[in-house]
Amino acid sequence: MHWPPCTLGSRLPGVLHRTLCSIFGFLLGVLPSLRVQAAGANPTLLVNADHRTSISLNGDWHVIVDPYNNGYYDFRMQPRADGYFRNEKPDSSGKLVEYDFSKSPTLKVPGDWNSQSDSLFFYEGTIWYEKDFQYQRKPHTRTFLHIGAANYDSHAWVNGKKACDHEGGYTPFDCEVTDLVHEGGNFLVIYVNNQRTREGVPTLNTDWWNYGGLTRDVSLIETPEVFVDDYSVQLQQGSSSAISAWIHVSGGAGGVPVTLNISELHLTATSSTDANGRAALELSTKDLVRWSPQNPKLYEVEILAGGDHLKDQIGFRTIEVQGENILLNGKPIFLRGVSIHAEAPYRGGRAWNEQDAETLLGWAKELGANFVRLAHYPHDERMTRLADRMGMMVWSEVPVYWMIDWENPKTLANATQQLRELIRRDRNKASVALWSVANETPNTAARLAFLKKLINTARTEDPTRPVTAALLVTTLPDAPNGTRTKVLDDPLGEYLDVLGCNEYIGWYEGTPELASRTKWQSNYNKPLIMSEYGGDAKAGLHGAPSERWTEEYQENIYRQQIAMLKQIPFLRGLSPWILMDFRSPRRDLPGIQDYYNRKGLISNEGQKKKAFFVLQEWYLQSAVTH
Ligand code: GCB
Repeated sequence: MHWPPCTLGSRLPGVLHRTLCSIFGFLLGVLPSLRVQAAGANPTLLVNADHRTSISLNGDWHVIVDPYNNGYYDFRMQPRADGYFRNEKPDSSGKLVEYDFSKSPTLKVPGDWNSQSDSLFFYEGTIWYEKDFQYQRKPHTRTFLHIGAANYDSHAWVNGKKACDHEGGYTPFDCEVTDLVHEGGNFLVIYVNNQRTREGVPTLNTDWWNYGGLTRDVSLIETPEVFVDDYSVQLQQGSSSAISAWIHVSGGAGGVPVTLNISELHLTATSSTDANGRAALELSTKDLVRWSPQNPKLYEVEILAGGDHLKDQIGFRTIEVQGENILLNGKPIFLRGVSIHAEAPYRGGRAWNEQDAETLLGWAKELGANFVRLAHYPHDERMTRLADRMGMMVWSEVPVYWMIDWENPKTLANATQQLRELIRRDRNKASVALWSVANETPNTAARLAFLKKLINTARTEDPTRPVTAALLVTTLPDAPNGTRTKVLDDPLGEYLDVLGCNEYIGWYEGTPELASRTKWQSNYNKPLIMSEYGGDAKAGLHGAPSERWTEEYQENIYRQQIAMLKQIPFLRGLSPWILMDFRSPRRDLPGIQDYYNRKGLISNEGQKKKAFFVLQEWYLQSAVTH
């Protein structure tokens, strides 16, 4: 029997589980959203945070599991006047005494809560985190609380005072806490809630696990009073030698000197900030070695401004679209890729560490890939850093997935913020080749209006990279000779630079052999990336190529697809679904899926399936010709 993936541990005995689920489901329906109630400081984002001096707050945090949001609302469902569970110890005056972080259990940070405790496996709700830390205040220094990701809605207090609020589960944010931290002992409380909502991004339904919690690094970052909070250092479009940069200095409006230095190239440029705290600089050299998958050359770039001294590792390359071609450094490139979820290999749960990144991108490399689609949301920054070093091109995506509340301005604002945060974090990564704004969204006027705005945001924030989205296609009725035609006709295509397309011939659509009589047409003179195709196989399950769930069936899909894909004249890349099996609450076939989407070329335990080798053979061959 299957239990619905409800918000309480479904490993409870059946009757108890169902009763709790229905009570809890009712309460969820009546709970007003904290998001509406809590308005706090708008968090900023420190670019290149991973190269700054920081004090790690990773480790064991005390937690209170709070399914009824008791720490936030009183019994009349009013926000508590006497404070939330924001204090390390209950108030000595007797307010809110029914909690005590110091006596509560702990969870590891970073880490989703679902994979750390059986009772939290299906949990969707609130957990309060608490951490004590020592701090030495330094003069002329600003202090930021850096949260790599908190899924989904989070609120932070330092020493009982509000630091910031953030919505969106996959992007980093920084709250300034300079005036909240003090000398000696301090404590930090973070509320994290991962309930899915209709107006959220993503919304109610996804095909991946809604891992909750502080899923990435948490640290304190110290900067000078006037410091560099954002910059772009990139090769000029169409050039092989000219680097254009702008640098933004926080607290540095008007006349702050800025220096940009690439010592390996003997290049230095100086300028000073304008009234908006921004300085533009140009550098040029004939000696520049451009970044590419074959030679992922990175240069150490130094930025000096207002007492701040930042270093970054940056690769220089151009990426453009010309007709049906994608040009890397001015030359057509074919993107031999694979899609990846941020699922941790072997141990399960949300991927976040260096080892996870090395395993996932290492497998992609072994497959012969020069490209990965990091689906369906921003992955840990370690992935794009490593992709930079390995020479792996990246499709980077925000979780505008399936259905979204297209007419809701708050939803648009939220998606826009997530996209901005992603671009801000990764715009100086040579590996990132494409911004993707949506996956399999319906063809409606409201969705078109929403996504046009998001595309504009992507272009404004970063005019240097093509914008894409994974679309669905129309299949025309069979021709008399049996040929079927699929047409890329989604009106969104007009606004994109590169078309993405997801298709599942052989899995959701007919048998694998159907691919052999399928032809492709496009209404647009643009490059196409087949951003998904594939089918499920349970690693180690063998049978006839016609038998679903076997490795042979999946292998057959790949063979048939490859033959079809080779015939598409405007195809410029692929990211089949998917590198590794990943957890999904929608996939509950016992003995086969067991809450895993099994379309991986590799199992979650690292076992390569037969299809891996079929794709590898093609990729390694075409690596020679491309
Ligand atoms: C899709 C979705 C992806 C799913 C996949 C599947 O089209 O984009 O998120 O996981 O299909 O396996 O059904």
